[in-house]
Amino acid sequence: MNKQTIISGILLLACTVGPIIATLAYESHRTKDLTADIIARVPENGNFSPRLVKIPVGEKVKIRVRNADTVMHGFAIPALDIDAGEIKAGHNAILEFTPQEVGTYDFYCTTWCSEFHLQMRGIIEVTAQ
Ligand SMILES: [Cu+2]
Repeated sequence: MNKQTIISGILLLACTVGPIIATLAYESHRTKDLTADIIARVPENGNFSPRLVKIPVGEKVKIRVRNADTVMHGFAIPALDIDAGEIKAGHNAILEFTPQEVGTYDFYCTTWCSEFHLQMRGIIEVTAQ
């Protein structure tokens, strides 16, 4: 094996494995310290899971909403003025905020996703520490 072949092999390996490692490292960093992880599916296939999320008042929270479906979903907590917008199939959204008041807040899917779309909802319960 000559030097040129070895260098080509190393470059090929770096170009194929490098982006995979970089993607995994980025995703690992992005999802570090999650307060809650919500999976979104159409209601007939599981709905939001979990549908009740408890978070502490006055602390910064980080919630990931993962669209594990084949259709677009959305995510909003209107009373807290939070809207992730549309989340494409297979994608996710990270929401970071600090809830200021104890209470119970509804969250919804904001994108028409199935005939049962209006059932696609859950509750964020902000609790005293
Ligand atoms: Cu929906």
